[in-house]
Amino acid sequence: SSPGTAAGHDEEALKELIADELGAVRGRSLGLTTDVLAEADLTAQVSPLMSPLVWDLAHIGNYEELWLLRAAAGIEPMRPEIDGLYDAFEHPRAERPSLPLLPPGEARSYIETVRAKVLDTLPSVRFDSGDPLTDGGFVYTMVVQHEHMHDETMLATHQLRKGAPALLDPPAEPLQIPGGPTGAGEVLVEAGPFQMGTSDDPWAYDNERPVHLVDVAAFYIDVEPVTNAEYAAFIEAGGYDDPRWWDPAGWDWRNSSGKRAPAFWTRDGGQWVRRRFGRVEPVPPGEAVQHVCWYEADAYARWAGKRLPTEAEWEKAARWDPVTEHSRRYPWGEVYEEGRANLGQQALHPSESGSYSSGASAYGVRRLLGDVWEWTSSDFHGYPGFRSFPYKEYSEVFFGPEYKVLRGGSWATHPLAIRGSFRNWDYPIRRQIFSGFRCARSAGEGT
Ligand code: AVJ
Ligand code: FE
Repeated sequence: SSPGTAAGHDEEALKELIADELGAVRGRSLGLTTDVLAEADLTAQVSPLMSPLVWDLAHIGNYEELWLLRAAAGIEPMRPEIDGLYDAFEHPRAERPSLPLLPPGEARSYIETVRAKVLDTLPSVRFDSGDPLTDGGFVYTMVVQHEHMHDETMLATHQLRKGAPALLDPPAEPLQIPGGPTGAGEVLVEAGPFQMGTSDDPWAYDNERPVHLVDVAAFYIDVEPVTNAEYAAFIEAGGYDDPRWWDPAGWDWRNSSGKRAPAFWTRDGGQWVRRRFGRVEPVPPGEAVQHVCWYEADAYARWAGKRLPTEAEWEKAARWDPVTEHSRRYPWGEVYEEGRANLGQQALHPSESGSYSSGASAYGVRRLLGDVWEWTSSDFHGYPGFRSFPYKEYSEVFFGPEYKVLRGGSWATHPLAIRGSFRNWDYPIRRQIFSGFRCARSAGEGT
């Protein structure tokens, strides 16, 4: 299935795609919960940063009930008494384990009942009634993406879990193309306007809209994300001990947290090792560094004589085709193609520099989609002309200086839940997410 072609499908084909993708994402969700973990592991909270997995599971179904049964199909609430439990705004993650949550078996039968009704009502919900919620199938694409986003969140919970590993690396990773030293360095993106955001992508969230021209000064951007080896060099050069490299709030974070390396890294006999989904292994030097917070990314960039790209710079490097003067949906073109990016949980880790060169953008920038979410220097705000849709709590309530924007998705992000215009956001101290970065610098400055 190809999201890039969804807009051209007639309604029946789109409904078929939606039904298939609802089935596929449910398989993914069960593969992260009831298929692989016992009851106690589903109800436990592994970190105050995360929900018990059984909360995510029932929340997925409750969100689907709210949007696809009540809002789209006009069906009466099935279990209105549980809505409050699964409202992310009523209960912060830290307090979710103390709620009277549905136990795993009940959660599973609840989400299965919701799903059966969704598939029953899908044929009769019109995608051309003039209601923006359902026109073009919008609310269905929103729900498919929502479940995939929670699956990525559940992967972060798995990564934080202690105890016996529940997730296994796939025996062969056909899309994991071996990398190698590239000496790829950086490329120049010339000054000039580009189309940021979108007004016509049927899968786009409100915060990606509307399309608008942004004039960007000339800049250089790294061809590849920063690797583990490069990040280790920053550590070994005393990067964590020199306040010159750190944002003042980052230096406070460094002092109060005691952190001196990416999350999950430790020293073992003179080398860096990392814990990944319950196993300890040497840190692979060529892979993109992950589990760093914004403050660490910002400090590394300053140490390297560079800076983080702005959100606009990142998107121009990823989407703008200076020949056709048009922004692409993906770095390589309009249509998603497997093998051009490390997405979709095919591997349980980022790829190495040199991989996925077929996914390069018009400027030759690689691995913009997949591998690691990339921190940008930008705060999360609405674009000029932003209008909240279909609910303020998706993005509008997060606008402001507390959140930094991340771009590009990670190895854990599903292809349907990422595109060049997609925007993610988090606090600058967060690093349990699959976050890394690449560096940039203004043309005519720096080294
Ligand atoms: C877009 C990833 C920041 O997971 O917090 C999930 C997505 N919104 N449920 C999140 C989301 C509602 C959101 N992020
Ligand atoms: Fe949610």
